Formats: sequence, structure tokens, C-alpha cells
Amino acid sequence: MHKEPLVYLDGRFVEKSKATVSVFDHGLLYGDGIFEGIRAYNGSVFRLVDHIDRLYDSAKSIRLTMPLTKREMTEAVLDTMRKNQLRDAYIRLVVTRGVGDLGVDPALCKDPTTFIIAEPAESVLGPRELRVVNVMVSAYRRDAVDATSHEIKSLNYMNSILAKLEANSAGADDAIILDHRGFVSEASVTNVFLVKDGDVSTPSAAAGILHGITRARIISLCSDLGIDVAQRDVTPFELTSADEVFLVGTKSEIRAVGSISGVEVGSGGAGELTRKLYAEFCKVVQRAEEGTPVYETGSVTVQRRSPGPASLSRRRRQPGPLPQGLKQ
Ligand code: PXG
Repeated sequence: MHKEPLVYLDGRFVEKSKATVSVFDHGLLYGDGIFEGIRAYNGSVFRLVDHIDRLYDSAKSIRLTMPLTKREMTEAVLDTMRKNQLRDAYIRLVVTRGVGDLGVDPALCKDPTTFIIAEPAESVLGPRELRVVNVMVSAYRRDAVDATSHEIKSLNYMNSILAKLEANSAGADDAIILDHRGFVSEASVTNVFLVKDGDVSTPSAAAGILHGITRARIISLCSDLGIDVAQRDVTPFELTSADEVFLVGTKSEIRAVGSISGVEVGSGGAGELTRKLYAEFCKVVQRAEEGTPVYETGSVTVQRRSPGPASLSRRRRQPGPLPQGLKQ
């Protein structure tokens, strides 16, 4: 057993205290990089294929040439879990533009820096009560889709940080951020849903949201329950007059909104549908087939894809099926 957690850093595993990057890394100097925040539940990395796909979409949009194939990146995530003997974890996967000279030009950087941190994390789902949070509407506007859009999961989080600071000083748990038109976008690190007269809505991509993986799973969960979710423009008025509002994200999971800028939402507690979705989501995350298994592949149904490079896990005796839905 290692004394210190091990961090994946550019193809090697290094102890946490030694896992450092250069001060000339453009991820630090300019926020030039991308990341994913991922959870593992009960030995399965939840929606890992979706996270890897989103990471590579982000990379493409910032013209970052990834140092690993999707398959190798997936294995690096799983290996990080294994090296730290984790089953329930929060994983941070970061790829920066890499070390370069001073100067914003990405062409100054030769090789991207990749690191993966996996820490033990207990889910707040399940045994604990659904949390109710009080939020405010931020004075900061979400970056537009033709600006530093949150559609790209980049290392530039100042827009969310400013909104969070504002919430902190107002004594609110979080802030709802509007887009440049005044429609609801998202909260600092979660997507927003509202329920009115049984109809469920969530802001669309046009509002500059991150294409949240929890959001997508909640939409499909609603569909399984026979509920259509409208992805549309949502006004701040609609939020305060909704029966229920809730926030979803990998780290925060599901949180009910009790009030918005001092105005109570519904009865001020968690609404009926929010509770129902919470109960269902608690079950969803525990299902191995919802993610990519860390320690075995034999016991779950996985989608087969064509065999890839031979550089796969040393732990697997044979190539075996690719993890859930994995593309090259
Ligand atoms: N919107 C934004 C802006 C986010 O950063 C989400 C929505 C939810 O997306 P997922 O795919 O996780 O369902 C995020 C989530 C944190 C933390 O500490 C979370 C995120 C980023 C940074 C920190 O909770 N991303």
C-alpha cells in the first residue's frame, strides 16, 4: 500500500507531493487547457465514455492535439483508480497546452501536459437527505457561445468563480447565471432544471451552458419515466414562479433549490418530482452498466468496438471487450 496517493502525470504515476507542473505551463499561465470532473461509484466510473467524448470535443474546439487516443486516456483513468485502490472517487482529468515560453500563442507549446487525480469521495446520494440550497441570481452574465463559452470545459473558470464569490458574500449557497440576453444559463458548476404544472424544462445550449453529463442523464431518466424535458429559453421569472427548481452536476449530484434571491420556490423545500428523480438517480449511479468498470469487465454488458492498439492495461490478460461504448 502506498503511503501517498498516486497521480498520473504524463504517462507516469507519481506521489501526490511530487506531482507538480512547470510554472511555464500554459494551463497555469493562460488557463489554456481542458478538463473533466468525473465520479466513480462502487467500482464503476460513471458515464466515463461521455466524459472522454466531451474532453475530446473540448480539445477539438481549442485545436489541442491530444497526446493519447481515447482508449489510452480511458485506460489511464482506470489505472489511476486501480493504483489508488479506489471504488468511490472523484476524478479530475486535465490536459493543458503544455510548457511554452511566455506569450499566449499556443504554437509556443510542444507537448500537452496530462494529469489525472483520483481521490476517495463519498457520494452525498442515498443515505443522506436531498440537500436544499438557497441561491441568488448573479449580476455576472455567462460567457456567450461566441466568447469563452462554457460549452468548452476549459481551465478558464473565472466567470463561475466571480459568481460564486458574489454568492459567498451574499450568504447564498450558489448563483444562477443569466446569459447575455437575460435568459437563465446555469449555476456556477451545475445545470438547472425547473418543474411547472408537471412540465420539466432546462435551458438549451443556446444559453451558453456546459453540456452537462448529469443533465443528459436526468433528461433520459425523465424520458424513462414518461416525462418530456423541454430544452428551451427560460426566463428568471419562470424560475421564481416554478413549482420546483433543482441543480445537477457530477460533484454536486442533485440539489433542490429552496429559494432564489430570497423568493421561495414552491413550498421552499424539495418538490415531489425532484425527490422522485433523486431516488431514481441514486439507483442509476450504482448500476455498473452506467459506467466503465474499474476492476473487471466480464460481469457487465459492454458495447464492443473494434480492437485498438496493444498498449492497453497490463492488468487485462487479453484485449477483451472495450469499456462501455468506447471509441478510438
Ligand atoms: N455547468 C458547469 C459550468 C460546470 O462546470 C456542470 C454544469 C455540470 O456538468 P456535469 O457534466 O458534471 O454534469 C459543470 C460541472 C465542482 C466542479 O467542484 C464541477 C465542474 C467544474 C469544476 C468544479 O463541483 N463542472
